[in-house]
Amino acid sequence: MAEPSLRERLNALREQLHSYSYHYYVLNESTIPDAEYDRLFRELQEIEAAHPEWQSADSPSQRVGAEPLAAFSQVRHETPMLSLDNVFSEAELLDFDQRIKTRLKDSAELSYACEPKLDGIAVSLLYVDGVLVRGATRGDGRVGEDITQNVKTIASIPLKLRGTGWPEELEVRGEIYMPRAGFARINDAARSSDGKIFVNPRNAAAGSLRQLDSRITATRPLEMSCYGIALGDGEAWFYSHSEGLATLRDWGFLVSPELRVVDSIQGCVAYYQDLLARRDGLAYDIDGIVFKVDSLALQEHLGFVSRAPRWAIAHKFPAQEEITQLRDVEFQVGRTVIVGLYNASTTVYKINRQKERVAGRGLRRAWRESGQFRVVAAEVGRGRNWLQVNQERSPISMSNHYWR
Ligand code: 9MJ
Repeated sequence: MAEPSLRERLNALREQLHSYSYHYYVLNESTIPDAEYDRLFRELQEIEAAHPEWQSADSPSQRVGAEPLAAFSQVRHETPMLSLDNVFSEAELLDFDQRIKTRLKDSAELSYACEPKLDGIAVSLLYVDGVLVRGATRGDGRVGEDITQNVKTIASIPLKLRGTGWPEELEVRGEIYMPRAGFARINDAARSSDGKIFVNPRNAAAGSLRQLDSRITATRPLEMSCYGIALGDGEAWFYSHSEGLATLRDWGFLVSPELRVVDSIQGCVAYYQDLLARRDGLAYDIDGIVFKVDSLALQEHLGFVSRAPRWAIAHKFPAQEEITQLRDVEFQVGRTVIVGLYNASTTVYKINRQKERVAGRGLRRAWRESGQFRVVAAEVGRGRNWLQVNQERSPISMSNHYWR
């Protein structure tokens, strides 16, 4: 057999590397050892360095970031990026369902797609002829910022669509977020190098996407979960929202594995209870559940009100960070380096072994450093005069504290 030409080798490497990262970052399957991936990646970079004329916008080498930008340019969303109305109780959720049935003049039960509500940054991705050409933030819903260089560094975002049958122009929407484990890792690294510590995974994701230097974004463990499609040509490609998301999976996007379709609002209630109970065990932060009428024909019929669709609702979870009255603070160190912080309302705040996640109210983060505890307290106060317990990263001694 004839030796493949260097150009053919380059194409094969690109295909292989795209496929490996799709399996790894989207399907969560490791198909080759990391060392082998790195070797193939270096080979790709060497060929591209020797032949800059062969460089291509959808090459896996684009994942490492590009020269810093002077500023982000603005992007006008052709279809506005909507926000969601919220409900905070089961009764309000049932009212939402009733409003829809009334508007549809049909009391038959509705099928809903149920999705976790990721607490991240809403982003739009534009593909032309199957190639990612633009990534943009939501901004005010009409105009956002062009963050193309930054989204290209996120391994679960396809630079090139997989499979077949995609339209010439495809816009995909979803949430970019930082999984908890990645958040703990970068904060640990920042602590040992005196770098910037992020308050929570959402801030870390926002800060990482706001970088003008995409080489920095490339070092941040970001993911994108897709939950919507806006098609350029306006044709009816799918009958249902869930069918659209299943197709996005085939085209190489990460879609929440928690996505379910239920056949009535009672199914939504059960889904909410189930995910609320499993919330702390998830790999990422969620702040509620999104329910969407699954039929696209009914979605179209229902339309929008101001900036939010009538066919979707976010059922928010009870807040995890709340304002509390602080009277007394005490740290307790257990053998497993689980730290409890007690206050007058006897709430026990716990942090995990990575000293990151805090359950309970009022405290954002605590960790041990050089024999001292460092604490970031959020909105901890007494009465109406909110008292900043301490500045970010300022030391707090292990003795009891009492604020009058
Ligand atoms: C989040 N944040 O997870 C939507 N979202 O749909 C999901 N947000 C959304 N859907 C329409 N799962 C507008 C926003």
